[in-house]
Amino acid sequence: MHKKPAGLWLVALSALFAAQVSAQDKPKQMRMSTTVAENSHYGDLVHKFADEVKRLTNGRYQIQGFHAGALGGEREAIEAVQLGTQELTLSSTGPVPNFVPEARILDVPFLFRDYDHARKVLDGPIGQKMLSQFEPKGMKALGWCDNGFRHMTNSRRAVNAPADLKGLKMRTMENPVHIQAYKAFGIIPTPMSFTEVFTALQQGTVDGQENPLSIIQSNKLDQVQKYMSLTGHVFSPCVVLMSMDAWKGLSAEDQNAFQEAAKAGIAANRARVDKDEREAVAALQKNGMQIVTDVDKTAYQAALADVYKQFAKQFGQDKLDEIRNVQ
Ligand code: EAX
Repeated sequence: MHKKPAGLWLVALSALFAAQVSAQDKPKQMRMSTTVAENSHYGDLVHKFADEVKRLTNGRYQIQGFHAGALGGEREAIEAVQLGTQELTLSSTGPVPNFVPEARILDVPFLFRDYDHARKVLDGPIGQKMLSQFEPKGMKALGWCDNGFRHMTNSRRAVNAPADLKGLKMRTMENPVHIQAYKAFGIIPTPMSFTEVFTALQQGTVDGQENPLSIIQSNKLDQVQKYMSLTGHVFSPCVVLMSMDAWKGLSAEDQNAFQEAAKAGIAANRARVDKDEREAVAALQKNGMQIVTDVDKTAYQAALADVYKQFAKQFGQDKLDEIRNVQ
């Protein structure tokens, strides 16, 4: 048999070794999607999370952020994470009840007093137990974050009292609790993915929508909405979700790294929400939005009296009180 010169074997072996080293050195890419503009409280979470994952895993993993619905709406993203065709997403609890019904209680209007109360509930035993309920559904929930307190906007008229909402065609999230509640205001609810909202408002398909200041400002909804009332009628959590397959593919050390990175991302998200809460109203007024700032929230709560009775039956008054009583 014709012998290959030793040098050739050496070249082949070193090429194989180099290929293995480079394969080991090449970071594993993971995709993380949101439906919100990159310069936002969601984008800040994704950026911080990505930086921390790279730092804490020594570059073994790289998070690619896909913002503003580039990979579709929140419901589709959660389905993709559940199937494992996408590794991560950052979603509001809007579509979550379709996957984890136990989380529906978080969407009850006027359940949370303020940001401090909401964060205490979500970071405490009630919220942490709820995170574990994503796991049987094929997802690892890395933590709760803030979407924010939601306010009503529309293009038709100022809303000074609940009665002014009557007859408005309002886009809602695909969330059964919101739809049930908003009907009590006399709103005509039109559920749709957030990715369709700007166009629907621009074309007048719907008169209005409701979202936190951070969303309204970062997605420039003031360009298609003239009126806003600071109703703060719902606190909208968001949640960092990872496919269980991707999670189980991590070493214990890297799982800790991802958990720490999520914590850092959530801190960045909440810092941006606090900033937006301080600054967005003045900025939106400067852009021409007419904003009712002095809102009688008790009037909106009174308008929901009947639907609260339904919620007490659905969720248990004790469960609602347990959340309300967290100090
Ligand atoms: O998660 O659908 C919504 O209104 C959400 O607040 C938005 O997608 C951010």
